Amino acid sequence: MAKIINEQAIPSMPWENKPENHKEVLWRYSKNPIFDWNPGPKAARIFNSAVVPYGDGFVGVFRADHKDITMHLHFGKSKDGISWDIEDEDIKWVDESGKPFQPAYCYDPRVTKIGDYYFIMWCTSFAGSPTIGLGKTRDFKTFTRLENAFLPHNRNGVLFPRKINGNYVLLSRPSDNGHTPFGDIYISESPDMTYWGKHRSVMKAGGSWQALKIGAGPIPIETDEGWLMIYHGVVLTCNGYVYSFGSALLDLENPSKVLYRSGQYLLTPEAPYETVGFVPNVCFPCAALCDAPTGRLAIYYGAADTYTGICFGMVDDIVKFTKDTNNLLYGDAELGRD
Ligand code: BMA
Repeated sequence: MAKIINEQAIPSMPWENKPENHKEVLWRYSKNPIFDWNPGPKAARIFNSAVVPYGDGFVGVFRADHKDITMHLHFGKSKDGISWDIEDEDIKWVDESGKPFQPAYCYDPRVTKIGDYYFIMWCTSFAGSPTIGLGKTRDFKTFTRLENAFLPHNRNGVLFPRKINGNYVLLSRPSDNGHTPFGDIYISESPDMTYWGKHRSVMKAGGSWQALKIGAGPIPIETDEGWLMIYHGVVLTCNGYVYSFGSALLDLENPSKVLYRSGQYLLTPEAPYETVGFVPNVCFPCAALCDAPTGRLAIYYGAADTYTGICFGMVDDIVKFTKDTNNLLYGDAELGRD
């Protein structure tokens, strides 16, 4: 079995056993979606959101698109990770001196715990254009916004759960201002979470389900086979974009080197709540809970930019799938420096 490193036991995380005769690596929660249309007085749709264990339950930073079609982050808590109490109002950010520091828009959050802090990354408005917003909290009461990691345009910032070779490490997907028709995964380092550099290319879009663009999803999971990175991949069809997700294993000490990359998707829009909604045909993962002793994984994903779904799998099976369907593209296995 792939050994999971530095992850905690989460015996109370959402879980259902694999249905009998189910042939795929992942299986959907039988009561998906966990949020339907109009889940709050302001929120029309909650999707593409981050969940972490906290206290004796779970907390989340949720992407809530409001009824005027603007993008916001709301805080929520839950005992079981399925039934959520989500605040009606946006998370209120302050800067490091305690003054209000609210982004004009924010979406697709991820949350990484390092030490006592929970670091939050999201796609933020910076002078009107998208880039990687960063913030931190210890208690999910005070949310301190830090300097934006990069210049526009960038999205899908995902922070590793520990320093590597002495630095914080952040995945991102440089892009453009719109519904980006391209995009590869890059990685950057920082000694202090303010100054980012030593940029490297990780993976290029290409190959069938991930031909148009790719972006990192949940926080990578450290295993003795490499960092397990779940990521979304997009293909352009005659009916528009289709967002699926797959997996890759990155080198533990040099994560810009891809060891294996899934040539097939793990999950693609099939269920009605994935194929029909505000933006049809989108499965977009932003968080995963991993119970290290058992290897159980619960992946939270946005469905059709409308709903939130959960799917389950075993880390070991995903590692095996990644290797069995491996399809590295040119440059993936390199350090990505040139
Ligand atoms: C991407 C992001 C996601 C969204 C997806 C499909 O560019 O904006 O938030 O889920 O498009 O609309």
